[in-house]
Amino acid sequence: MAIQRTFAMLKPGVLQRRIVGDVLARFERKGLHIVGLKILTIPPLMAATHYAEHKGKSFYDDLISYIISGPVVAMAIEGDEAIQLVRRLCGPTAVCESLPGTIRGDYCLHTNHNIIHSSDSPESADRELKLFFQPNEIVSWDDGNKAWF
Ligand code: 3AN
Repeated sequence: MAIQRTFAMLKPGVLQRRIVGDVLARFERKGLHIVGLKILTIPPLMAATHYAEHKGKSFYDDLISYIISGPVVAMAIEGDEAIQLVRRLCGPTAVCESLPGTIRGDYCLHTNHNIIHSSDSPESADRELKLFFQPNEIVSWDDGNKAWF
């Protein structure tokens, strides 16, 4: 298995709902390493860069105005196969397909407010981590517990 780094982001409203800790706990309990963590309000240009692939889609304008509407929590997460694993913990994009037990399955009612983003490939993880974090804001660490996971 390959150690990967991925990007995840709790969208606006998660801080207000006081469920940041609940969501982070799911990644921690799985054994993943949170190696970067910060709160920011995304400037419009940065939002357009992040969601460039969706430009022109019916939900694009709403997506941009939502993502800049309040603070987000950006995360860099490290672990074996972290990209796919974090996606699976989040659940599918469409909330009616997100099973209970996944983050979206447990906390979301509407797809356009599906509370969390995570990178879908090594290329997007690399691009998104660089967009949201300076190199010195990511800290790898080892707790010596690897054998127990
Ligand atoms: P994911 O976040 O699961 O990778 P993407 O990248 O296809 O999904 O979509 C980015 C975001 O755009 C989603 N998280 C969701 O907020 C919004 N979105 C995607 N598809 C739809 C849709 N059909 N209707 C409304 N919003 C959507």
